Amino acid sequence: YTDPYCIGGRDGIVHLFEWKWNDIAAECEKFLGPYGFCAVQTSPANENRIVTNPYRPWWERYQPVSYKIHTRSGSEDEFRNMVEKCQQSGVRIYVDVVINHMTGAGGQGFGTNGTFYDGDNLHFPGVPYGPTDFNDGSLCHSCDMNIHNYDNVEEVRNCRLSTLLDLKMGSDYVRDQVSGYLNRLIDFGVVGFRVDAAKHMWPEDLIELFNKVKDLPIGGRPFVYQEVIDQGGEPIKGEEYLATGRIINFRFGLQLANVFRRQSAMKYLSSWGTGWGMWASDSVVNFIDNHDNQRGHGGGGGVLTHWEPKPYKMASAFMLAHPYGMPRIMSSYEYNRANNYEGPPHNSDMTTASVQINGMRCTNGWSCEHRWSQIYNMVGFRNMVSGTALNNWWSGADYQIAFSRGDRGFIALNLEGFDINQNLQTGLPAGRYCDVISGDIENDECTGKTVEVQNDGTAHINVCSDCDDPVLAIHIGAKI
Ligand code: AAO
Repeated sequence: YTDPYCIGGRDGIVHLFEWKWNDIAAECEKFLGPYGFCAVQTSPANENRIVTNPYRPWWERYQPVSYKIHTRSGSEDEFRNMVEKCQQSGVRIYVDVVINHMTGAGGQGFGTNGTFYDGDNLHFPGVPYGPTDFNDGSLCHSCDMNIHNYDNVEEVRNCRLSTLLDLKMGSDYVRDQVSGYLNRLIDFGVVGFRVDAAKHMWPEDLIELFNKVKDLPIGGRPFVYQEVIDQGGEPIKGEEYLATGRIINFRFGLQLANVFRRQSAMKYLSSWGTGWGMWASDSVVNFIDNHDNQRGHGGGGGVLTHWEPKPYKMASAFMLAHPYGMPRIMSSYEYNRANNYEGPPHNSDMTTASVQINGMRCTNGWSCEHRWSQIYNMVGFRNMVSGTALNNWWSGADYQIAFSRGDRGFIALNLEGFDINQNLQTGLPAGRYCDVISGDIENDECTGKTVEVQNDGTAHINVCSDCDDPVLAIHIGAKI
C-alpha cells in the first residue's frame, strides 16, 4: 500500500482542490505531465449532500449521499476521461475517499446526483444503507453520539465526527459497499486513495476493508495514505495505521512553519525527518498546508499558506529538495478569508468556474501554487536528484543552510539579515548552472542567476537576504 506508482522517477502529488475533472484532464496534458508531477489528489468523487446554509460550502463534499460518481467536479464520464488523459500524460490519479461516515445527522434532501437521503432516519437508499449500518448507542457512549474527547479512543472511533453519521466499518456489509466503491475507482484506473478521517476508524477494520479491495490492473496493491492527525499528545498514534498504507504527516508543516517564520533555527534541519520525531520516510506523505488547516479547520492555525508567499515558497523548496518522504503540494483558490466555508470560484448558476490560464499563471480565482515557478522547478529538481543521498550539509548561521543531493543537485536557503556570499561545496560536476529559483532555461539561456561550479565541485554561492526568494537551487538538468 505504500508504493505511489509514480512513472519514470517522478515524485510529488498536487492536490487540485475542488477542480473539475475536465480541468484536471487538461492540466495533466498541458502542465503536470510535461513538468514531471507524479500524481493528482482529487476532491471526493462520490455524490454528496447539497448544503444550502451556508450556500454550497467546500465542505459539503465531505458529506456522502451515495457512491455514485457525480459531483460539482463532473460526471462519471468526465471522471473516467480524466483518469485516462492523466494516465496518458504519465500522471496518476489518487482520490480523496470519504468512507468513515455519510452526511451530518438530521435533514433530508437530494444529493448532487439527485439521490434522496434521510439524515433524520439514517436512510441512504443510494447505497443502500439503513440505521443498522451505523454505529449507535451500543458502541458510542458519548452523551449526544458526537465526539468530544480525543483522549477517549472508543469515542473517537465509534462516535460521530462533528455529527457526521458514523458508518459501522466493523460490519461486513458496510465493508462490501465501501470496497465496491473503491474497486470501481480502480476499474477506472485510479491507483491511490487518500483516506479521509482514518483516525475515526479502527485499524483492524481498515485491514479487513482493504482485504476486499482488488489489486491494480498494473499489479500490486493500491497506494493508500491515511488522514490520521497525530501531532503528539493524543492516544491515537499514526503508526497504528501503517498496516494499510502511509499516513499523512501533520508534524511536517507545523515544524517547518516555525523554522521559516524564524521561530526555530534553520540549522537544526540537519536532522530533519525521523530525527524530528516523525515517521519513516516511506511511511509518510508530507505537506506544508492542506485544504483544512489553510483555512483553520482540522487542527488549523500555525501553518504557512499561499497567503504568506515568501516563507511558503522557501518551506516548499526545502520540502522538495529534501529526501524525506513523499511531498504533496496544495493548489488552492482565492477564498475569502473571512468566510472559511466559501466554495470554489463559481459561475452565476453556482456551477464551478473553469480554471483559466494566462501564460503560466492561473486566473479566475484559482491560485495554482503548483504553477509558481519556484515550486514547479523544485518538482523538476526533486525528479532529477531522485535516489541520491543528502550530502555536503552546511550551515553558516542559525538561518543559513545549504546541502547537495549526491552529485546531481544543490540548494542554499537564507533567512539571515545578511547574504550568503562564499565558496561552498556543491557536489556537482564542473560547469555553468542555471538557478531554477530565479529563472528558467529558455532557448539554452538562463533567464535568472547562473552559478559556475569549479573542477573540485565548489562554487561561489550568493543568496540575497532581503529579497522575495532568498533561495538558490541548481541541478544537473539545468546545466547550460
Ligand atoms: C460541517 C460543519 C459542522 C457540521 C457538519 C455536519 O462545519 O459544523 O456539524 O458539517 O453537518 C470538513 C469540514 C467540517 C465539515 C465536514 C462535513 O472541516 O467543518 O463539517 O467537512 O461537511 C478532525 C478529524 C479529521 C478532519 C478534521 C476536520 O480527525 O479527520 O477534524 N478532517 C477531514 C477532512 C475535512 C472534513 C472531514 C474530515 C470530514 O480533511 O475536510 O471535514 O469528512 C484535533 C484532532 C483532530 C481533529 C481536530 C478537529 O486536532 O487531533 O483529529 O480533526 O481536532 O478540529 C492542535 C492539535 C490537533 C488538534 C487541533 C484542534 O493543533 O495539535 O491535534 O489542535 O484541536
